[in-house]
Amino acid sequence: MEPNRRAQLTLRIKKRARQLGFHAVGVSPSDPGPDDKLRVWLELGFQGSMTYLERQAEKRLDPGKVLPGVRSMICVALAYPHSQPLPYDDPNRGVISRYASGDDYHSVMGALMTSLLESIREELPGVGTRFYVDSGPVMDKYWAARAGIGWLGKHTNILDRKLGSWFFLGEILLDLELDYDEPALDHCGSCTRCIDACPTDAIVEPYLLDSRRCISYLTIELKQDIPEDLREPMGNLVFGCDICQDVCPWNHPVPDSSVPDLEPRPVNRSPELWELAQLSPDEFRERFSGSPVKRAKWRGFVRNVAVAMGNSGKPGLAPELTNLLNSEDPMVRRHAGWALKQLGTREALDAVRRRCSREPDSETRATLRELLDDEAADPAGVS
Ligand code: B12
Ligand code: SF4
Ligand code: SF4
Repeated sequence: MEPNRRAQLTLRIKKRARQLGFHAVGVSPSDPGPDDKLRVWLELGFQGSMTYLERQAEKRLDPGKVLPGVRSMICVALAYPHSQPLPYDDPNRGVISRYASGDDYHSVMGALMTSLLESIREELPGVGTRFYVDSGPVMDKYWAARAGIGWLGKHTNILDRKLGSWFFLGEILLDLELDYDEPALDHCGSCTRCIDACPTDAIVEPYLLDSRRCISYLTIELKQDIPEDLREPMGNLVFGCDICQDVCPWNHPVPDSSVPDLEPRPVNRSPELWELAQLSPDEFRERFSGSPVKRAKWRGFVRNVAVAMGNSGKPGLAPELTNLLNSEDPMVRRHAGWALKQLGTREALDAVRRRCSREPDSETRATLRELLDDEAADPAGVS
C-alpha cells in the first residue's frame, strides 16, 4: 500500500478504537522477534498446571501460525474501575480482585473488538483478520509493549505512566502492513515495591513470575489443593490478587475508568466470608453468572473462602467451616479441616476429630489425621 494511504488508514483505525472507548491503541509489526523467554519460563515450570500455555507455545511465539500471512498487530487497552477500596484489613470479609468485580471482560471487550473489526472490514473487504481478548494463543503483554501501549513492569503486568496498569489487553491480527509505533520505554527504574510487597515471593526476580506461587494462580487456576506454606500469606484474598499493582507508584493517582459493565457489582465489593461459605454450587453459579469469578468453579472458590476463614482468627466462623468439613468435595473438606485447625479452638478441633473418624476418602482422612497429630504434638501452638 502506498505510504500516505497506509498512514491514513492506521490513523483512522486508531481514531475508531478511541471512539469505541478503548483507552489506548498502538500497532506493532507481527514478526515474532528474537524472543525465547516463553520457552525459558515454561522450562522452569512456572506455568504450573496451566498446560494450555505449553500446548500452544508455538502459536504464542509466532502469530503467523495463528493467522497465516499476518503483518500487523493492532493492540488495544480497556481500563477497568480500580478506585473502590478492598477489604484487606477486615478478616470477616473476602477480597475479590478489581478486574473480576464487574461483568466478564471477555464479553465486554469482545463486543468492542467486534465493532472495531467490523469497521476495518467495511473499509477493507476481504482483509484477513482475527481478534483476541486474553483467551487466544497470543502473548497479549508482549505485543502491547511492542505497540507502545506500556512497558512490562517488574510485576510482569503492562503499565503506562498515564493509565497505570488497571487495564485489559486485546489485539486484532491483520494481514496488511500499517504504520508502526515505537515500543514503550521501561520506567520502573530502581523501584522494587511490587517485589517487596508480594506476600508469597512469586516475583522471583524482576520481570519473572513463578505462577505456582502467585495468589492469582492459586485462587483462580489451580484446581487442586493449595500448598500449605502458601495458605497463610493469602490472607483474605478469595479471587485474584491486586497487591503488586496496588503498591505501584504509577498506579497513584490515575483517573478511574467509567466502563459501566465493568463497575464492581455491589455483592462483590466486600462480601462476608460466612455468606460466601454458605453458597451451594447452584447459588455460586447464579451469583457469579457472567462474572470472571465463575472460572474458579464452586469447589475452587469455596476452598479459597475456607483458607481466608482459617486466616481470620475468628472462632465465630467455626460453624460455617464445620459445614464445609462435611461438604461433598474432598478438597473442600481438607481445606476446611486446615482452617479449623488454624482457628484452634476446642470446638473447631472437635469438629475435625469427628470428621476424621468417619471420613471415607483415604487422602482426606490422612490429611485430617496429620492435622490432629500436629495438634497433639503441639497443643498450645507454642513450638
Ligand atoms: C497465564 C496468565 C496469567 C498467569 C501468569 C501471569 C504472568 N505474569 O504471565 C497468572 C494466573 C498468574 C495470571 C495472573 C494475573 N493476570 Co493474567 N494472564 C495470563 C495470560 C493468559 C498469558 C500470559 C503469559 O503468556 N504468561 C507467560 C509469561 C512467559 O509471560 P510474561 O511474563 O509476559 O513474559 C513474556 C513477555 O512479556 C516477554 N518479556 C519479558 N520481558 C520483556 C521485556 C520487554 C521490553 C518486552 C517487550 C517483552 C518482555 O518475555 C516473555 C515471553 O515472551 C494473559 C493473556 C494472554 N493471552 O496473554 C493474561 C494477562 C497477562 N493477565 C492479566 C491480568 C489482569 C492478571 C492479574 C492482574 C489478575 C489478578 N488481579 O489476579 C494477575 C497478575 C499477576 C502478575 N503479577 O502478573 C492481563 C494483564 C493486563 C496488563 N495490564 O498487563 C492479561 C494480559 C489478560 C488480558 N488480556 O488483559 N495471569
Ligand atoms: S498478584 Fe499477588 S501473589 Fe501474584 S505476584 Fe502480584 S502480589 Fe504476588
Ligand atoms: S511497583 Fe515499581 S518495580 Fe513494580 S511495576 Fe511498579 S514501578 Fe515497576
